[in-house]
Amino acid sequence: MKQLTRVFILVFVVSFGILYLINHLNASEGYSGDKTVTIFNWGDYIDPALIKKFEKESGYKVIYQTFDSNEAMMTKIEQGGTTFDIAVPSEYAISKMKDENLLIPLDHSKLPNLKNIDSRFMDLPFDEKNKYSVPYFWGTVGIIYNKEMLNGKEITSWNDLWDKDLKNKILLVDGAREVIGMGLNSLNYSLNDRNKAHLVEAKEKLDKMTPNIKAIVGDEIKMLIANEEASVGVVWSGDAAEIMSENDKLDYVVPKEGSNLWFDNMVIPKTAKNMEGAYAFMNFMLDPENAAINTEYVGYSTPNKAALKYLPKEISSDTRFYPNPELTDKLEVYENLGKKMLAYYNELFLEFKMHSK
Ligand code: SPD
Repeated sequence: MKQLTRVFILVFVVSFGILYLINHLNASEGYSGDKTVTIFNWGDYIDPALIKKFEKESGYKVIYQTFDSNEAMMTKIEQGGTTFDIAVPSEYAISKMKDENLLIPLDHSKLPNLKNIDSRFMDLPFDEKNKYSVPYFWGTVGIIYNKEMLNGKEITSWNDLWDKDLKNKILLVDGAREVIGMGLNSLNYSLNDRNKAHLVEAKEKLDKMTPNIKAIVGDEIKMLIANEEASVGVVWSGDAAEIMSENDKLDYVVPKEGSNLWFDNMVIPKTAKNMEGAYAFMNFMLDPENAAINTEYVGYSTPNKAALKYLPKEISSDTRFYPNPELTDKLEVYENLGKKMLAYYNELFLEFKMHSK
């Protein structure tokens, strides 16, 4: 009997020791959910100095991964096997993720800096009362163009992009909703059109633009336009703002037929392992000075009203990137069109991409 007790004690002590060792090793290598915050954000969408600042102030180590489309981000989270504590989807993706039960409701008492957000960006239809998300950046979709390379020709309409003089001069952002949306808008259809005949008509019209398309690209679009390798780009507003600050030959326009108004918000996915770390990061990014640092670095428009006073006037008063509600009210926000319809937009976009190669 004594022998058996000894064996039991030995097994208990050894197992406890192994467990302690595993835990300790994980923590020191930064794998413990308690010590790390894993962030999944768009590429080129944060000032790296802020990550360092957050790590220093909070004691957490940040693991940072990027994506280049809402679709890629959602697929990764839907598939499982990830441990993201924070993700930054756009509005229609937030609505879809919420429907698929992929998001954790937020405890606003842990986000005192939420008070800094302009009420204009709170409580929007895709996430009423901000139950699941808090604003990060916002903007429009529009056309950036090099006035000098176009010999003074002005661009005001989506339909200008079919002009024969623009042969091989246009870059498009690599986004299904943006590109199909451009076709829809040029025909005066809604960006949330669910009518398949309209969608096919838009795709066929886009096919006719292919001689003008130089490439469909991701974040490289900024470098290509800045280096004058293309004279026109269909871009998210913040990308235009970033390069225009260094090149006054460039201008940005939201076409007269209308365009997209979008919102990228921070969420805590169901995959989160470190809720306290996620709240700490969100609250840190909602701090006005941090939001201003990020805005200056990234170029996108901040929804943080209290941050505006820390920004140079030429940024905060540029109505191309801080359009007033009279303009934004006329723009359309993407809706969650449902799994099947979103897949149809993607299918048409892929066909268009093949066609334009
Ligand atoms: N550098 C990429 C920035 C991402 C901007 N998000 C745009 C969301 C459009 N729905």
